Amino acid sequence: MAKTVGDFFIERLYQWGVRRIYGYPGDGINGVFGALQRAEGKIEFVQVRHEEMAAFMASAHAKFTGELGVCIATSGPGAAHLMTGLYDARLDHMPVLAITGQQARTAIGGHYQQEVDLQAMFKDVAGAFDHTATMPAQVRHLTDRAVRIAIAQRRVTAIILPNDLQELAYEEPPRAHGTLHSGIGYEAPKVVPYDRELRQAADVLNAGKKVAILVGAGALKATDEVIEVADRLAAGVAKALLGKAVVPDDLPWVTGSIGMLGTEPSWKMMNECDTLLMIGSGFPYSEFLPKEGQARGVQVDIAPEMLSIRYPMEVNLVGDAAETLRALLPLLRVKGDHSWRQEIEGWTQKWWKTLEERAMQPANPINPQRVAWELSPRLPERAIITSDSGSCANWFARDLKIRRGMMCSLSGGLASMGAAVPYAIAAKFSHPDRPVIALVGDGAMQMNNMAELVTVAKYWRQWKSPRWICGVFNNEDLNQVTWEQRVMEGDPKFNASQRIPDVPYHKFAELIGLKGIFIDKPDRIGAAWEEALAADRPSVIEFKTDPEVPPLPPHITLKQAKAFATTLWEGDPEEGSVIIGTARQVLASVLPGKGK
Ligand SMILES: Cc1ncc(C[n+]2csc(CCOP(=O)(O)OP(=O)(O)O)c2C)c(N)n1
Ligand SMILES: [Mg+2]
Repeated sequence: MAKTVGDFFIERLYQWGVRRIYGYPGDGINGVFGALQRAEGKIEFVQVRHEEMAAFMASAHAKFTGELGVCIATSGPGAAHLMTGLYDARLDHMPVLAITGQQARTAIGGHYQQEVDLQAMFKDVAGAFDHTATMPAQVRHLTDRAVRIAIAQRRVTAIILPNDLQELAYEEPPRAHGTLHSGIGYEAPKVVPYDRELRQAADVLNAGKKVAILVGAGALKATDEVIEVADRLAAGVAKALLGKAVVPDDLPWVTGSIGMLGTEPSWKMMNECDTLLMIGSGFPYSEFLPKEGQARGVQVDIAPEMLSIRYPMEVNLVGDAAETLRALLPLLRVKGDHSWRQEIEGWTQKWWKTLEERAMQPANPINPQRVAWELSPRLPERAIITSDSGSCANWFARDLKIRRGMMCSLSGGLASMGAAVPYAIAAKFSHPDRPVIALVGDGAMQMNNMAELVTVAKYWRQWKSPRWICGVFNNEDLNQVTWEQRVMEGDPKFNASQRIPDVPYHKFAELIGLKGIFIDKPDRIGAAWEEALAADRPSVIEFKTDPEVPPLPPHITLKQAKAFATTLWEGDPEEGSVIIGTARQVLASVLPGKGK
């Protein structure tokens, strides 16, 4: 059989180094699936339950491997399903290629079945490169450009292949006017600022007496360099959510997360520093950074468009985090005065104690903070942890102590529900020997993570280690939003929108051949994690958690605290001793003396 366009396309992706594609079939893309089959395992195909999950997996694949993530779907409905996962990659700057089918070229424009203007649909999310092939000889450069642009610019790109085209005989572009003769290959350059800018940055950092460092995902490969810079500057380090694994939490001057899901020492450090060094972070909330004018700023980012958009920086360095910090280090003077750092260490030490106390507070029946708290000391070496969006992201951000060599991620910029299980599946395909743990709310389970457990059931036997765990926080509530409504709006809980059905997640796991564990006793939490980590198959641990433990910022403002307090009097369906008890706990930290 002559080589089809589909065969050529798959072969070209293989030459680019693609070894795995996540997706779902359909008649719009059958010509490419046929080619995948004929390629006899050169590229592994991972079948998901829903195309959105394939896009989340492609995004997570990029996050956990540094490689291009690839997802594939049919025309119309399949392509449309990809969108949220692609936006997840887009907002977190991940290189992802989306491949979709399309109706036959002869039908396009005919209001044909499953005909959607896919190029228009992808225009925003895959704006860096979004094209429909119309001729066999065009597919070579479309593939080369889509892959190179995705990797080089860390963007989402899309190739749309009409189904009739996929089956045509492939033709190389003729040597003629109006043809392209593209090639494969890309190596990332070393990106370091000029000496003059490095000296300017060093001058600012050397002059500072109270330096605060904020790291994000861009610094994930710069752990040693961040530690060395922080030591030299006697600084503390706060971590944006996606940068959680940049530096381990056992360092006494690592203040942990920042922002709505942040910690008190991060908040204090940002409010009291005189110098801010931000490395590889697009952390969105300026109100958690120093007040304008309070601190002199230096920022390092590989993407120029990310510079000085959250805080007006004095020195803006375009560069790779590790390379730039290495170049900066010889210019940084060792600070003799360690009093600022000691102050940060004091706050941090106290904060870990506060977190422990909060986690150990009795609740009805389980305090969700304790679920994360008890996991930390039991995390195996090199574990990969994912979190969904919901209140568990607070406990993931604050309570979970990450050690060196671990990885973790979640849907950061998009903060989409439904990412934790597909992320954890992609983590396992990328690193089959590593233990993987997903933390997921019950709403997010019901939305789509539950169905994706079927994918785990389908594939786990081929993973080198079966250690794959989904920890579910069953609180029968869309709790993060319930608290946002209470605290930000001053509204009582709206049962119609917030309450969700009780579903036996652990039983569902057992039904499909996984291990199921149900926990409603706080003193069984640690043992449950241990049991799942020792199991001979993937597990779902269902924790029956209390929705009345507030996942609030550590330092809600007086205005928010007042709004929150009013909900206690104004007909919240949960009003009563439990809510007032937990409210006291939080208000006590915001309004010293007033919450008691
Ligand atoms: C796709 C999507 N829809 C809605 C939201 C808004 N949202 C954020 S957290 C949340 C509640 C999540 O509930 P659940 O998964 O049960 O976790 P919980 O907060 O109860 O722990 C909602 C609705 C979102 N982030 N993503
Ligand atoms: Mg919930």
